[in-house]
Amino acid sequence: MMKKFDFVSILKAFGIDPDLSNIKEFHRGHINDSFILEVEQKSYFFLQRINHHVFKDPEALMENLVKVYIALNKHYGGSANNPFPGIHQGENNKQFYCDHDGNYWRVMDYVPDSRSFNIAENVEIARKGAAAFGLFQLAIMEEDPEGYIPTIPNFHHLGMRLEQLKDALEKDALKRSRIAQREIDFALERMKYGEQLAELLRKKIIPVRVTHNDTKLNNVLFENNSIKSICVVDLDTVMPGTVLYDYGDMVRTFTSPLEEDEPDPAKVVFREEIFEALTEGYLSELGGSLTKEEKEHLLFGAKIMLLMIGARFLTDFLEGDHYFKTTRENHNLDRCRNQFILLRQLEEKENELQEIISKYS
Ligand code: GN1
Ligand code: MG
Repeated sequence: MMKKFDFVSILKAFGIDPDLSNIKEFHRGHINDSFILEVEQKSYFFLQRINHHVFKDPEALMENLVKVYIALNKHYGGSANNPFPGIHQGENNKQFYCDHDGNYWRVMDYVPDSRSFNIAENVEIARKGAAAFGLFQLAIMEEDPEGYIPTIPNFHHLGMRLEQLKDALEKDALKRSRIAQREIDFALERMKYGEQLAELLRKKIIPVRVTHNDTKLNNVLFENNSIKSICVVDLDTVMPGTVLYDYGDMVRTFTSPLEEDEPDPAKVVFREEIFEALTEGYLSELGGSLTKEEKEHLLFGAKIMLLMIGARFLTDFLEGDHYFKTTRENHNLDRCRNQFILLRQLEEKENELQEIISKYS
């Protein structure tokens, strides 16, 4: 077993015998630490350390998670039919355990015979992946946003994210701005998107709903041997949001033929056929439940998410990579550049893309 954490106490807290367990690190996401836990060579669980520097109130996060699981149970008519991973109880009837070093841990069911994709290799994956997020949204449509705590306050506040970029730029603590000038200019030229989003929310043109808020393609679990989705995962950011964010983050992560951190920007291309497939998949499940205004602003959702995540990567690059996990020099700058290339290409074919959305609305 790995030595970095006190896994013996952690497992005991969840009533699992450490002597009969085997733990393997599982590389997923930029924020939490994940592990596959094998017990007695026959049962598998998903063990995670919640990054409490990012999620500053892990107990509130777990409350949200339990709430959404209950809503899913209701939707599926009981836990036996609910495909989403169950949450295990630890000591004191809590769904988390805080270790001696202040790390928060949780144990969830491991979804067997499943896989995820970093890249939408074909239209079928895009259609089914987006439909899975549409189904998830449908299942939690009746949830009251007031009942969910923002696990990261202002998570998708684009105006604030752009201000944070400006701050990082002003400080330029590591003198990195000179190699990111093009990306900095690109983001600052689009400050107006932040104001437009704020206005849509202020005037209540777009409703606040409980949404997923991290709809990356690799957050969809598919069956191992088919392109059938099982469920969506990574529910840490399920909180008040808008469907613009969820649709936008799908466009961001599905349309590129490359990994999010592809180092060669010349290869990045916005794939229109994938855009169409994901739009069709999402709206086939959810279209009938959205307002006219939501559907009309989906493409704007894609623009703000590409800009926002790109700006967050860029800010982290300027500040010294303390938020997103990195494994090489300029990693966050590469990630940012790819988002902005996609955004530029999207802006160039805005009319065609809008027509595609209208076709499925
Ligand atoms: C982070 O850790 P992961 O991959 O689920 C981030 C998302 C970004 C994403 C970019 C809590 O998600 O907002 O879109 O990286 N999550 C958080 O890949 O910041
Ligand atoms: Mg996530």
